[in-house]
Amino acid sequence: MSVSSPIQTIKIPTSFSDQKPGTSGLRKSSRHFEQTHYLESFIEAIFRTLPGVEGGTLILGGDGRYGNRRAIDIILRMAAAHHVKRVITTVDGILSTPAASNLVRLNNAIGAIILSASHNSGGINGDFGVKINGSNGGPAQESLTDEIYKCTQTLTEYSICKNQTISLQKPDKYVIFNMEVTIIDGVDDYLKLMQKLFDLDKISDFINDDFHIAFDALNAVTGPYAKKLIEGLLKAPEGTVRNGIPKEDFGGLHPDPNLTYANKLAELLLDKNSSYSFGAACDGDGDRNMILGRGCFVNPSDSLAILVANYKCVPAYCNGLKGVARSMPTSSAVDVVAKELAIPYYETPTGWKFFGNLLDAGKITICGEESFGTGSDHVREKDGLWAVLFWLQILAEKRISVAELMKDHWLRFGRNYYSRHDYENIPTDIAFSLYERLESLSNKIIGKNFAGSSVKHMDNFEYKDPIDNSFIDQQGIRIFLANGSRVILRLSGTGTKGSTLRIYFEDYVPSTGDLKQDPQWALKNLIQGIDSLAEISTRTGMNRPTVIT
Ligand code: G16
Repeated sequence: MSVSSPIQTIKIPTSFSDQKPGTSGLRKSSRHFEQTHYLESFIEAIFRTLPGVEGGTLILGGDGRYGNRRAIDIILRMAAAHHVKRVITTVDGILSTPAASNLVRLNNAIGAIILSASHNSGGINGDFGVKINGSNGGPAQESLTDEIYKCTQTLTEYSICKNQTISLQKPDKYVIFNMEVTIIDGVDDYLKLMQKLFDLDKISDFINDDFHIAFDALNAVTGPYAKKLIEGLLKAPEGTVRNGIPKEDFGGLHPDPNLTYANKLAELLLDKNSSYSFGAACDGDGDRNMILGRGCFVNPSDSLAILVANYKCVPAYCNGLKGVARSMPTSSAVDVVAKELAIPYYETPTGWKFFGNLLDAGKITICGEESFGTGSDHVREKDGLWAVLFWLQILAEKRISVAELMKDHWLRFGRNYYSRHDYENIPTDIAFSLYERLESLSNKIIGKNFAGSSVKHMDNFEYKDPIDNSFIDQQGIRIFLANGSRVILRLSGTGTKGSTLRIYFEDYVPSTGDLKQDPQWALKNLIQGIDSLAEISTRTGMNRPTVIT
């Protein structure tokens, strides 16, 4: 089918001042995105800024949330007006973030536009978002998002082709103006990649030999991927994938795979007599993962360390790792492993984009974050189902339970007790004044008693990229104690309501120490100490965090 469509120029009466991308693209409430010209303004800025738009190939898709279909329609028409040569999009617009990253790399595309607010809730009363990925398949670098923001501030008009209905119901080809639109199944290429990385037959034999697994897609994007992968290729029984059909409002679930929001799966697994041996969940756009064993939760920082320690179990990595990286607030459990394996390790600011240069330069193979993100150089995004397969491959190889694997790990490397406390929806002025006050205390508290020890060093994290020397500061307040433990405070870059304060606690206990404590107990001095130092409950009026991980 071929229909030509003339380009229209639409005036924007007043430019938008609030389109600064956060940790991961532009994220606002769905209603905010529905303001006249709002989405169009941001997309225009992307098309004016992203290198290679004219004549380039673009990947487009999303996690199926409310607003996706409308956005795909608008972006296709705007892409045609900006002379993009080809857009590859997917059946029903369903495309996970790691699968989008893979498609960018496979098709030599200029980048991807991914419609998702990630782990935030969806629906008309939830959130919507636009993520921008570059030609390496990874989240756009800070310099590009800064330029996009700058562009939105002075925009007076945008270009778009006239209405044209494009059905996304099946693989197909269309033409809009001079642009080709290819609709593919968004799952297939991703599965081919997983088949290259893992020994799926071995995993299949293992899980079908009395090792019951449950996967919760939380009614978000990973449903169709997990169905084909886990119930198809791995031959797990039907029903293994729960909430497997993407819904516009995620069926009322909050697609954030943590113990609070994925509580049904957590209840199923955390029971010591559970009939399930392994459980996992992914977030809205499929890049985050939570891993559970019977009676145990795997902290994401431990998960990263365990994957690295057991890389030899996985065909794609068994020949060795070039290096590893973690975001600053992630526990240093992976550093302990890297030191022992004698491989380089790096610490970056929060945000997957900061791993991009290290991955592209071949300095690291595996990286991860405390925010339930792990990935490798197979794409340039964190990858939820990849992490699930990595875990299953290790368990299949070692034929042990999740709890045994963790216990063995701590016995070998010691345990980094770790927890993150989130205080959500704090009035922004209160959150900022709390944060700024704490920062101003910096020089005054060095050497002072804190949490049963004393403050050795305090700063706000700065980072100079070792590849391109780009520099960024103000990435989180760090308090290091004389006894080796640390507390970090950050304001989230992904929330849409008020401000979210994240506090990260860490204390290392060597393998000869007490490895069996509850983390909240092990970290109680730090938890009490920061509450009184930063006046958290007094200033926020909240006497407990919204989410504890
Ligand atoms: C995004 C980034 C992650 C980062 C997280 C931090 O996650 O992709 O790399 O760790 O934000 O979130 P916050 O600033 O709220 O702590 P996602 O999954 O939302 O794209």
